[in-house]
Amino acid sequence: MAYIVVATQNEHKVDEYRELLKDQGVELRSLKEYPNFPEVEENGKTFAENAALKAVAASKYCDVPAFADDSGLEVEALDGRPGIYSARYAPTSAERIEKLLGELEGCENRRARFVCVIAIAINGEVIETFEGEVKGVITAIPRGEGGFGYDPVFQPDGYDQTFGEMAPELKNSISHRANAVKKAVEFIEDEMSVLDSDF
Ligand code: ITT
Repeated sequence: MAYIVVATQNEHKVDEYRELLKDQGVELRSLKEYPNFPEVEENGKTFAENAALKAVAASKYCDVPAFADDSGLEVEALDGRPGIYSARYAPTSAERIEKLLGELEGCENRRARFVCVIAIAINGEVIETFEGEVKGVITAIPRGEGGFGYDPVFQPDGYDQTFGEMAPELKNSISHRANAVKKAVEFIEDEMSVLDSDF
């Protein structure tokens, strides 16, 4: 079976990718199998640049095909912040949510989108990048214990629940990550036999 490393230190992302790729006939390896993989400095200016940095580093270090995502929340009233700085906006998820709700206090425009850019790399070269998004609003207060990060304050358009309240299967069918994966899978099915070769 073909295999690929998902280059993330975020266990929640690993869980979501396991679910998203379960029917794809690909064996997903996590960085747990490469405990000495060095931290990658995310000094890119875009989601795509940062995703590429992580995927390239892992494909070199692990010597197998790798992919990574860089993702985040863009809030309209904050001119797209926190964006690529979503993980660095505050030290913990709870503090990030508190800071976000503080910045949006009294603000009528609650529009936001989650963005996910996946980069696939082989032998230290980026093969392609894929962007997915999901649009919605930032709620007044956090709701739900599920998911991770900003999920309790993000309510996708067309739904009454936040990502934090949703069953994981539902989040995984409509999320920014799901939409980026769909594009990546289509690309691999159409263009690439390279992942089937023996690495
Ligand atoms: P890796 O770089 O190791 O993958 P990370 O968590 O630092 O792990 P990012 O740099 O891509 O990943 O930062 C993404 C941040 O954006 C993440 O920490 C969350 O705060 C937020 N985020 C991304 N996707 C999310 C999702 O599906 N639900 C909630 N928050 C999300």
